[in-house]
Amino acid sequence: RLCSPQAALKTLVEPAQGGKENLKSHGLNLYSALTISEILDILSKHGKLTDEVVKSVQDFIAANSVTVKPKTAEKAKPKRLSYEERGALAKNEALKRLYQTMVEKKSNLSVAADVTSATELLQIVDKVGPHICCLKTHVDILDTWNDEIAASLVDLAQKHNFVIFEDRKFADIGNTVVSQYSSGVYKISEWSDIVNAHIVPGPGIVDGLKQVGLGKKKGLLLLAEMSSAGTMAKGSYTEETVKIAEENPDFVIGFISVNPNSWAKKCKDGSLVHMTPGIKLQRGGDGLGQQYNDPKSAISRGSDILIVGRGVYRAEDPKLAAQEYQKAGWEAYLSEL
Ligand code: S5P
Repeated sequence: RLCSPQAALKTLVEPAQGGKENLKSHGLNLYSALTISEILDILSKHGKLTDEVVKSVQDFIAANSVTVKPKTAEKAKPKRLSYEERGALAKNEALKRLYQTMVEKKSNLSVAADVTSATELLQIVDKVGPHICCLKTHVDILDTWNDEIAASLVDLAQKHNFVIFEDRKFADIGNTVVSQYSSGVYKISEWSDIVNAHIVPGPGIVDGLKQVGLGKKKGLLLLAEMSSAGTMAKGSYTEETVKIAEENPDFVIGFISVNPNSWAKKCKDGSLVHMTPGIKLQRGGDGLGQQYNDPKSAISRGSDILIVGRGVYRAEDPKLAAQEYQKAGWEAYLSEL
């Protein structure tokens, strides 16, 4: 039925030039009875085409073939840097140590041991210690505090290999935070590796904390976002934390954040860590403004470290719960690489 070679070529050249892929992107599968090369073979075998024409058609197809990417194809997600790679970029000792601990222990879990009894705190920390990269404390909620308790906490950090983050949320002028960080009953700078601060007062708060912490190889997290309902830490406030962090790469190690993928792309320093509170395997709230997200979706939103409080210390078996959160967090991280 292919009486005219020209007509046959005219019909079949179209699909050969990426037409098949083009149709596929619209959900249509094209099945060719014959390919253009087969047609050329047959026609030239029967003397219907000269070698010259065959060659010119082949050249034409080669020159005009295009690979059409399906319109519906998803853009490949950019690869996320591993904790090892982030650690290699880190400019701060405490941050390097944190990433190293995460890799060694295969843990991106930070337990917030918010119990009010110092004795209970030490007991829980000894149980969950093997599963965490970081212990988060609120020293001012404890019933008692002294140098021995501080020393016991540091011993546990060495025994189980984790860093200590005192969640002090400094929020005063530079001169005042110098004393709050180094002095008073708690002497926070002596036993904690990491502290955090609000940027409400402006960059002077970082200068003050840095004066105390930098020489002691400590690190500072800025509260870029909060997990509580109605938080005012959003938009331009959050963006300001990025600016202050990048101005202090020797001391600021990262952020308290909730949805960093939505704003942290503006941050050029790839080493900065994102620690996320408000994490529970069962989503929901606590009736006092806390909003919970599950480990997998927190990690997929750009979080690096999951902060879990009641999900662990209120569990029937805190050790088992910590193990569960460690597994969930690490698997979520691996799936992002
Ligand atoms: O935005 C925040 C910031 C922090 S550091 N939301 C928070 O909940 N936190 C802290 O994380 C909070 O102070 C508490 O220690 C922990 C969350 O505890 P959970 O019991 O709700 O898991």
